[in-house]
Amino acid sequence: MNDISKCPVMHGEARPLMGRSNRDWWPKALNMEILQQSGRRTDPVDADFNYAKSFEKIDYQQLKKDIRDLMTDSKPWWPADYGHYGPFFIRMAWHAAGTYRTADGRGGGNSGQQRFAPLNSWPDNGNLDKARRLLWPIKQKYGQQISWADLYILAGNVAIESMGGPVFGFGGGRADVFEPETVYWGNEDQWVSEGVQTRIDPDKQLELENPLAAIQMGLIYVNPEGPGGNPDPALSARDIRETFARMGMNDEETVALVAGGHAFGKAHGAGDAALVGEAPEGGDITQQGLGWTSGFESGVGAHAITSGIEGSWSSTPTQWNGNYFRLLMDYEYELVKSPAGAHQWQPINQKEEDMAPAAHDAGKKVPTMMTTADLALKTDPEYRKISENFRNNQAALDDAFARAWFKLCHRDMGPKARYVGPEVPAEDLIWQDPVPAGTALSDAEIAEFKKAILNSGLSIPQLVKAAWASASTYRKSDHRGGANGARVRLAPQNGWAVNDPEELSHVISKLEEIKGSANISIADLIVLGGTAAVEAAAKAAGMEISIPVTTGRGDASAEQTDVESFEVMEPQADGFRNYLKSKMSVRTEELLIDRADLLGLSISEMTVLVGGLRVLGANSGNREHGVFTERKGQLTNDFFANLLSMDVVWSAVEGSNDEEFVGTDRASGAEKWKASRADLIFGSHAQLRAMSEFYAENGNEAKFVKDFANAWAKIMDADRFDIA
Ligand code: HEB
Repeated sequence: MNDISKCPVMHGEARPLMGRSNRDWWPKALNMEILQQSGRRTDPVDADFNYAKSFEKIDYQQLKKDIRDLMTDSKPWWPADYGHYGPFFIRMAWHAAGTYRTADGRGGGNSGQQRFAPLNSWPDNGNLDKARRLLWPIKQKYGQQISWADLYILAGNVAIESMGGPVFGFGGGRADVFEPETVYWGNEDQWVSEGVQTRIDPDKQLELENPLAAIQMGLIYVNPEGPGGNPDPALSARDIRETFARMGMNDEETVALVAGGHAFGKAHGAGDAALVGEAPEGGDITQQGLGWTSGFESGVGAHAITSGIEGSWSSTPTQWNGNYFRLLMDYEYELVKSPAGAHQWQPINQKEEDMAPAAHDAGKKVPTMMTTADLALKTDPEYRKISENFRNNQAALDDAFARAWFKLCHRDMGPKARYVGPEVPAEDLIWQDPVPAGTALSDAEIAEFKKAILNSGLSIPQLVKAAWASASTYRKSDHRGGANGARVRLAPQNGWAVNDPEELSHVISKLEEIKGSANISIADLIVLGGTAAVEAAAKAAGMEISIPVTTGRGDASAEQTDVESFEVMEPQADGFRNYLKSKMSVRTEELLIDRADLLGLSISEMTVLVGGLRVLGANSGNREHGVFTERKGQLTNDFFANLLSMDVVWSAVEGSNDEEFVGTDRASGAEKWKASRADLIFGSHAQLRAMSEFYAENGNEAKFVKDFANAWAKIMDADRFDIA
């Protein structure tokens, strides 16, 4: 159960797909929606601008030098701790990347979202507005050659390097967007700082809802003070394990990341947190987009308040070495309170040489500290084994941290083909879902294979279904999935109920026969088959069309496929195939919208695809629902025409939980059609009804076929970054 909600059954009210919006949180913030109506663009960048190409022209070494120089150029408006902004930039990069979650691939650092609400104002992102602002002169200097998204991550990398830490590489290519993305971050109406309930609580039978990966609203992962503020390291370990797993991190990666990160920098809790002002989104106009202005003494430097915890983890907070683990493992700790009143842990009888310099007074020594979450790495038995190894084996820590950091920062970018720049590592990594290169076919070969497939005895629905099953795993959130690699023929995808495994395996073995010893991938054959079937279905409806296909896909092997990481991608619902595993706490029609969004579709593209796939017979389990046609297998607009007919009356099937409906003839009462919510919504929702009307109108039959073909081709090629 790994989709929108772990909870298959509805308890009371359905929860809204996207939870609370920015307007709910900050009602007074200027609402820009009015200018985003009617498809008006929010993005000032030219449509033909290619960010990746632009990035390739950058003077990369000079850029890195500029970032390095900036790190030790302390500004009086936000003085650098220890004279070095490096740790601050690492936290910024980690919080940019760390919102990523595997279940829907959303979040992460790949589009520069940290500059928009809600992330710019999450309590856990406190004072990172200053880190981003410090980088503005560099962003301005390089302009469109570097995106904010890339700059956040690169600044983190350069910071690690500049303090002697190990780095595995850097791939650029994260293009910025210019508006806040709509992402489900949770349903609570209070922030973590307002005492909202923690999301994992066995006593209350609370489990972390999918796709969420944080333990409270407004946190990147866990509460540093322990679950709900309870300073219990063992319980903190439970929360860390669950939330980091939601990002695809195992125990070793988790320990390496937390410890590696906290080798650097300090926490800020110099005084009373009540003196800290509004977050940026609710901030005063004179603050110019900055927030958290503090009235505690100078408000900056030695007086800064962020998390409320105070102190550094290591005695050498701007140098990479083994001091974090040495201090963690070799000292006993006692629970104390920071000047801001936060729970934290202090080494008992700390030797003076193990203390840290004060951040703004190098001559003064102060005790180091650990958070409850850090102590989890020592308390939890599994984490402890790993920590002991890292304590005694610096080379193991170096390698594990470098790799885990690289994964953290690149996981949301999709295939390696999307990385650009001189520091892209040569090594292939399993979480990149590697696919071997394929060979593009000539037009003559394409025509021949299409003919062979259509003559193979495979039906139009079978071919359409296999191609959809293969290509529609793509999600634009983290650019994973898609037809390239033909992973649909491998575990776990070949066993997913939505894919009708038996039928699918029949199609694939036929395609393998057709392939014989020819130099063509099964991945290409699956797409060719589906596309040939759509063309044949259009022809049967009296319309000659030719859908462009881009060949050259490769076939991934089982060894190149991390089964566990693909399991989370199993659709719990797919409105395009009229599939619903079991009723969810989000309405079925919202799950359709969610999938359409992950596929990068517009409303009209979603509409033509649903209408077309129904009449082609593409339903999972070959259900009859929504197949509003007497001529299944022909690409007609019958779905829309019949749905909109006033001759049919709809009613819910008893016991179906409002998931199944019958349409009966208004005059005779005879049963005519069956439907799901994902069908009827196209007649009941005013905007979708307007789309349905458009495609049902006389004169738009060819327009429907053309739009379907374009949307189909878009899905088939959605993951072709290898040729872009
Ligand atoms: Fe961290 C800082 C918590 C993970 C890196 N952190 C920090 C703080 C806190 C934390 C509370 C303080 C803030 C202020 O300023 O006040 N973390 C935490 C937690 C976790 C973490 C709870 C989970 C477990 N980190 C992490 C990671 C990383 C990091 C993973 C990377 C890799 N951090 C960091 C840094 C810092 C921090 C670098 C420092 C910053 C400065 O200095 O500014």
